[in-house]
Amino acid sequence: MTITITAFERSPDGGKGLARDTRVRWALEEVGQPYEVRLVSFRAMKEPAHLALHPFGQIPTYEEGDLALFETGAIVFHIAERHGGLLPADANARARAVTWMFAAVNTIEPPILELATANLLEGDKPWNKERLPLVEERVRHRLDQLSARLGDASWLDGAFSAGDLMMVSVLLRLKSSGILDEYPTLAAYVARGEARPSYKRAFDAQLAVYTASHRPVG
Ligand code: GTB
Repeated sequence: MTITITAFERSPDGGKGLARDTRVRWALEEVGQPYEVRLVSFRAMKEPAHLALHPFGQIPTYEEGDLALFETGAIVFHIAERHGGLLPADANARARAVTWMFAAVNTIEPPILELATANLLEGDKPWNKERLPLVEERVRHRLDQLSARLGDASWLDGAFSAGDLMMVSVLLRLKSSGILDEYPTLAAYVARGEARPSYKRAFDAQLAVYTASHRPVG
């Protein structure tokens, strides 16, 4: 059955792979599933056809036959459940990998998003200068804890899993802030994720969309 995901027609991220279709592409590459991409404009995302797939009018979505999903955590979990390679066979190890997926989106991603919002959307607010260090400290607090847990291991719990895929995807958003470099073990962890051939294929695929959409006309 054909898998179709949606992605930004023109991603505002400059082709850096930060939009969330990249993590879905990565998961599909890890399990060797081909997929198609339907590009959507910001306007189309808020129209009924897309809202029927995604109640919040966002990307990515995932369609496979009768099934339509939104939320990258759920999409990556679905891919990992249906295909081998992203979740361990042992039931307890599998449950721990899923726990790391939730930790990525529920515990690590929120302060990182808060920081992105503070930098991108609130830079001109009079209170931003005072608030920014507080937001950064919340990120550092989580990174302190995460790097303590990772220690010198390659991945969070044994072999690479969907938990690592989600965690690396979430941490990638920090790269431009410089904060990740304060944590050499986490920076190396992210680099290990980026070095995976499947990540590179996912990254290149989203970059090709960005490049095509920014090619001068004529
Ligand atoms: N919780 C949802 C999930 O995980 O699937 C969040 C989905 C989401 O935030 N989608 C964003 C979106 O559709 C794109 S990824 N936004 C449009 C809208 O809400 O109208 C977030 C994103 C956007 C831009 C950058 N960037 O420019 O660097 C990075 C990440």
